[in-house]
Formats: sequence, C-alpha cells, structure tokens
Amino acid sequence: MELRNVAIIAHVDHGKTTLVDQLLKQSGTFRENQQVQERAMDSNDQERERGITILAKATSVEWNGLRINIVDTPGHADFGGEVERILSMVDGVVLLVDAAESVMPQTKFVLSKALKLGLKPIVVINKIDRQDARHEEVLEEIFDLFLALEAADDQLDFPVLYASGRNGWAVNDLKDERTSLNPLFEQIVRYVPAPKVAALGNEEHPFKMLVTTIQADPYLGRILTGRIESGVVTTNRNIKALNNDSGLVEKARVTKILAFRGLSRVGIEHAEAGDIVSIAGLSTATVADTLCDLTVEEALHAIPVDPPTISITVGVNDSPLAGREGDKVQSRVIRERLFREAEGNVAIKVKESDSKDAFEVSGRGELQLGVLIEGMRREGFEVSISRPRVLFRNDPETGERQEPMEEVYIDVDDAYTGIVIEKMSLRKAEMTDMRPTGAGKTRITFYAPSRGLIGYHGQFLTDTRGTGIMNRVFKDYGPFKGALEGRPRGVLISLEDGEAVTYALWYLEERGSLFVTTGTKLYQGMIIGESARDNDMDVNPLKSKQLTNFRASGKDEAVRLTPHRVMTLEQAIAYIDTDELVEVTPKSIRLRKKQLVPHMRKRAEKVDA
Ligand SMILES: Nc1nc2c(ncn2[C@@H]2O[C@H](COP(=O)(O)OP(=O)(O)OP(=O)(O)O)[C@@H](O)[C@H]2O)c(=O)[nH]1
Ligand SMILES: [Mg+2]
Repeated sequence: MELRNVAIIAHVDHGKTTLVDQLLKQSGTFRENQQVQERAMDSNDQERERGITILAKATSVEWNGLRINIVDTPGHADFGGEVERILSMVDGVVLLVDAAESVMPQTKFVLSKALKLGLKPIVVINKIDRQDARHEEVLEEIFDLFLALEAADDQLDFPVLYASGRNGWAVNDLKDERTSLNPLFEQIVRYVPAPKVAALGNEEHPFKMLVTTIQADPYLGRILTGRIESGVVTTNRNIKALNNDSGLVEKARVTKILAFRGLSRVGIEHAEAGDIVSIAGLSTATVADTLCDLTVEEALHAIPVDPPTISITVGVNDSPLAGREGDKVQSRVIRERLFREAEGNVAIKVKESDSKDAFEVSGRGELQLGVLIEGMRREGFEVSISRPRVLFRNDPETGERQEPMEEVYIDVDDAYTGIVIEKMSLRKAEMTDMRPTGAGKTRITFYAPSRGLIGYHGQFLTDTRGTGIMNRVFKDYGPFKGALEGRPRGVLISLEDGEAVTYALWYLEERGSLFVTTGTKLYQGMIIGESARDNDMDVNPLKSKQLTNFRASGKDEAVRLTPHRVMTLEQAIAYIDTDELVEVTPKSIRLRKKQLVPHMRKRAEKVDA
C-alpha cells in the first residue's frame, strides 16, 4: 500500500490534537458507534487534565487506498526538545496556525526545525470559525515568518488551506463549500512525498531503523518506535542495536512488531522501509540507537536533542512529616525512577549530586520538570525539590559566561502594558517590539534571561488580573545579565510542630497572606504564608489561647479566615527561594526552609554571605 508520513506541528493550543480526532474519524478509522473521547490522542492522565499534549504520538489512517502515518506533536515549548528528532521520521509537515492568535513563538520554533530538515510544509490556517479570526493578516505573517527563517524557494511555495479542525472541515479557498477534511487529505497525498526509502524496502537491503521514542509495556517490555530507513524486518529475526558511535549495544530477537492503526497498535509479521513501527524484544537499546541486521556495521545518524536549560535538585523527603503519605521514599527508588525517566525522555538529564540523597534533574522548562514530579507523586513517591536554576555555560570561543535567553511574547489589555514593562525590566528583559493588536490589546515582545522569568508567571497573572497571556521560547545563550533581585517578600515560618489553630491564624493574617488553614499539619521550619514585609518571620500558628479582643462565643466557627492560598506544584517550585524546598508527597505540597531550626538557619545565612 502506498504510504505517507506526516507530522502536525504548531504552537500550543492551535488545534493539532483536535484535528487528528477528525482525521481519524473521517478516514473511517473508528467503528460505527465507537465511543471516542475528545482529543483522543492525548491519552495519558496529565495530558487530559492539563489539556495539552506532552508526548509526541503516532497514529495511522487509511484514506483512498493509501496509508497515512500521522505524528501529533506537543506545542508547548518545554516539550519541544525532541521535536527535531521526531520530525526526522516524516516526509512532510502540516503547520497549523490559529486564525486569531496567528504566528506565535513555538510556531517559529517548530517551523524552523522543519525547514532545516528540508521538509516542505502545508500551511493550515485553523479555527476559522473564531469570531476574531483575521486570516488575511495571519497569512501575511506566516509568509513573513517563512522569509525570516530563510525558507528555500520550493518551501516558500507552500499550499494554504483554511480550516476549522473542530468542525471537521478544510478548504483551499474560503469560497469553497465547507464539508469535510478531504481537501487536506488530498493535499497531504499530493504534496508530501512518499518515503524516499521505499525503493529499498526489500530483502536485498539490510534492515536499519533509528529509535525515536521508547515506551515500557508490562507484557512486551521495551517498545522501540521509529521509521524503518531501509530493508525489511520480520518477527523472530535476530537483529542488533548499535549506539551513535556504531558500538554494539546488544543482539536480540524481534519478538513483536507493532503497527499503528487508529488509536491502537496491532501486531504485524513483517514491516518494510518507510513505515513507522514499534519493535519489542530488545532489553537495553534506547532512543538514538540504530536497530539493524547483524551484517550492518554503521549506525544511522541521530539528530542531537536540544540541551537542557534549567535544573532542579530532587532529594529524599526528610521533613518531620516524611513517609506518612507515600511508599516510595528511599533515595535508591528515587534514583532508579529518575534514571528510567531520562532514558525514555531524551530531553531530561539526570546526574548524581554531591549528596548521595539528591539528584540533579535538568530539562527544558518548569512545566516539563513539573510534569515529571507530578507523575512521580501519583506513583507514590515523596521527594523534596529545590528552586530551579538555569544552566550557565561558557562561550566556547571567548570563555565569557553565558545564560539561556528566551523570546517572550506578552498579550495584554493596553492598561497593563506599563506594569508588565516595569516588572520585566526589573527581571533584566529587553523590550524588542510593542504593537497594538486591536480590540484594546497590545503585544509586547521581550528578549529575557530564563533566570529572570522563573516565578514570574504568577506575578504576571496577578498584575494583569488574570487576563494576560504569556508565551516563551528558548532563543539562545547570551552574555550573563548580572545579579537579579530575589523574591520581593519574605515568608512566615512556623516555630512549632502540630496542627494550625484558627485563632492563631486569624491573628497572623495581619502579617501576611497564608498558605495553610485550620487543622493543616505543620512543623517547625515549614513555610505557612507570605509575609507582608520583605524579611522572613518566625511565627506561632498553634497558640490556641483566645485573644482578649475576641468577644465571640469562643468557638472556632465564629472566626472567619480569609481563604488561604493553595499553590499547584509548578507554582510552589517557582515560588521558593534558594534556601527553601518544596516537599512533595502523594497528598500534599508543602513549602519549607532547608534548615528547619531557626538558629541553625541564621547560621547558614551567615556562612552563605
Ligand atoms: N474555535 C475553535 N477551537 C478549536 C478548534 N480546534 C481546536 N479548538 C480548541 O482549541 C483548544 C486546543 O486544542 P488542542 O487540539 O488540544 O490543541 P493542540 O494544538 O493539540 O495543543 P497542544 O498539543 O497542547 O500543543 C481546545 O480547547 C479545542 O477545543 C477549531 O477549529 N475552532
Ligand atoms: Mg495536542
């Protein structure tokens, strides 16, 4: 059967996964009456809860007698580290651009990767059904982007479709009738070349496949997925795996070959060059290794993954409340889990740290690391997390110290531009552009150090009353920007172990805003709120003696506390300072000082200074 391999790429939320739903549906992949969830490809828990795609996934549909393998990619910048390697599996891309939001930072990032690989994109201006769609300008901006990215002439000649993926239609011309996605299917078949390697898909050529993703399956073991570069593979055949330097990793027998069929995978006996398949039977081979016939001596070239830009320390939880909620608490199990993650998730790196109870985990952003830690806490882990640090480097030529820089796009109501510019410049960001986008909104673009952006998102939402939208993407390494101011406010720290008492909390509300409420279990050194002042304060949230100015009946219910602030894991990680930790357990997220005992803390401060 003739074959096409295509990936869908776009900025976060521009509608990739929703479009794949409709492509699956309209190709007749689902049984009649089959119950299918919305965004069916976003199959893991965190993807469904957060409403974003975290892992790239492949599916396959049959259309007009052709097989089309479709790869859905994540749009969020934190998960873009391996997009280039994913794109090396396909022969074409569909670039989606939201008809109202237009070109965004990640549009630029993924398009630049696709162009660099020589792929010829099909452009789809999506969500045409939006009230605020402005497709003419958007098309112009897309064209400008191709030019800015120095697309080759044949890449510039891209076809354009207009679509509403959610409503299941695409058209070549807005005057056309809006009935189905057939115009998009047709363009994919016409414009995306058949796999170049198809001619090599016979037994005379040795089997070679570069592993692009890895998964663990309880029955099959390691499942290695990639596109077959040449030759044929059959079940029960003996093959080997080579690492990037062509060194032998292992020899093994292929126990299973799986092909993508809609939302599931089916076992097949035989697969040939050009197809994207998964292979089981190997025990150590991993991403970027080449699976091949025993006669092959040279590995396929694996595209390097973008290096990590930030890191956190993940250590054992040694708080007084440790071990009560999770069953995976020892450094050995944490170590094992983290190294396993790094193996399957090539954008994450794990290193032992100076202390044997802690590990350095680095990745592409706070969300990516947050997803990992959230996954661990759901599996029953307890850990403590440090404040994220950016990874500096020295300029390879001049030796000058450099730090990761990002491009930040901010969309706000005109009234908030002042405060945003003020706060961003405090964080050493340079404004590079500012323009009205209509309807009283402004887009401001900054070039900013990642270091300055840690913890800014929460502040940004407060400053813009929740209406601002911020998008960021790694740009490059730039000269070190010098010291930054720390968190503007100090914290309130518990002096005692026990349960928080309403009267005491009511009294403390004068001192700042609280993160805990009546009955919350506390310990000495735990952070229970943000101080109204810039210095830390040790307080007693357990003092239960009724205060004299209380005339109420003496019952707790008579005192109304202001609702306390509850932080998500990512907010907590972004909030803490360098001398603090986030304690993560399956049920709780607590903030604490590294040094729990007050006089020890004072001493540590002096040593640091
Ligand atoms: N108005 C409109 N909304 C759409 C359309 N397609 C998708 N959406 C909405 O846009 C949001 C994001 O859709 P997704 O399909 O998850 O977007 P995505 O590009 O896969 O997002 P990431 O994988 O996280 O990058 C959802 O709320 C969809 O309902 C469309 O054609 N029109
Ligand atoms: Mg998606």
